[in-house]
Amino acid sequence: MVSQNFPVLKNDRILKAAKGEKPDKLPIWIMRQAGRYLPEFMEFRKKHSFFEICQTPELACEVSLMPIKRYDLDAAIIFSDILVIPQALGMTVEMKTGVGPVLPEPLTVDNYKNLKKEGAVSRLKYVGEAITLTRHRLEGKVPLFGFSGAPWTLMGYMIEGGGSKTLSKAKKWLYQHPELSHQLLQLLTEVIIEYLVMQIEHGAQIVQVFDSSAEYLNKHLYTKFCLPYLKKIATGIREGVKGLKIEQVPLVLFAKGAHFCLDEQATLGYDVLGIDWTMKPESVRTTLKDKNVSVQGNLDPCALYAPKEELKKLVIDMVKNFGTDRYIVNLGHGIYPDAPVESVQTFIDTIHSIDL
Ligand code: 1CP
Repeated sequence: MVSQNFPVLKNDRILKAAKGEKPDKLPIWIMRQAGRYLPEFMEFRKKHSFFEICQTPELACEVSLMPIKRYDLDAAIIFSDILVIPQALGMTVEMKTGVGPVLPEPLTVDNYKNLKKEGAVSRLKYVGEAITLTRHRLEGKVPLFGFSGAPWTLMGYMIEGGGSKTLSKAKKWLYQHPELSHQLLQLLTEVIIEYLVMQIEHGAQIVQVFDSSAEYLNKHLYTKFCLPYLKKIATGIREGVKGLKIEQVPLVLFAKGAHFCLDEQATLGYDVLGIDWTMKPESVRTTLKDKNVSVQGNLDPCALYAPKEELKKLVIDMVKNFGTDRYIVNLGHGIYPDAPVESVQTFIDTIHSIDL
């Protein structure tokens, strides 16, 4: 155990909302808050490559703190990317400006055996170190999120070699090579569990699993190839944390576009379900009634382009429709690079102006 004597936490709104307790104000954070819409991040990126930032704890820490310095957010998230796992498994990942991630030698049925699972999480130790440093530098101001991609989302990038409009190459595996797909998803599941437990051991106070590519599957495929692994991840993290004799942390699942199985998501062992921007808050609450989970979301990231008064109205309406119980405010997907920084301020101020 890495014992670190972290500063006392002063703002536990998110942790309370995740556990079903009542915070003093609605908590808010923003997916991809430490990224490209921030002018200070773009300045920083001129001096450092993407993976240099990820792999250098001092730099990752500095970027993680940027949105916290600028805004009154209720959580920080460690600066990293979901694709550090394929990288740690031995795949080349390049971050191309304006394009996104590129894996020049995608996974194939023939090169599958070259994946290096052994030692993968120890090759990600820099993430743990960045988390520990950031926990200290946050001085207890807000809790720190750790995160990982979900098995299916990682499988998608590994096989497609980058972003894709259809994920047809990865889906082809599901139909033509179901056994090998299960092997790959199981391998990723084991690495993700060990990776998230390592993040918690190093100081992450809440962790989120991003299944950003859930929307490419239907209920049948998601039930067969995703839900069992997501459940194993939640159970595996709890067991791993218990084994280390440290405190359990809330677990968040964001399965973007998986409307077809919101009720099943509530049975997997996560404390919070991320809701994407296409979902109707009232229907979400009806589906999740008595399921003992909190919800997170789901303002359309494009609502940040609206004029100030319109944005305020959209935010207030969203809160009315979700209700304030067991609720963490966020966008319904990551913030876009051209989101106006003033709109983020309006979003946060509007939420914090609401009396509970
Ligand atoms: O504050 C933060 O959230 C920053 C940390 C962070 C996170 C949580 C980054 C930095 N990436 C992620 C998660 C991530 N990465 C996801 C899940 C969330 C989501 O669905 O948006 C996904 C799908 C990725 C993959 C990825 N990395 C993309 C998407 C590509 C596509 O297919 O559309 C992109 C553009 C990246 C690069 C990236 N990651 C992070 C940043 C700041 C950037 C921009 C790269 C740069 O600075 O040049």
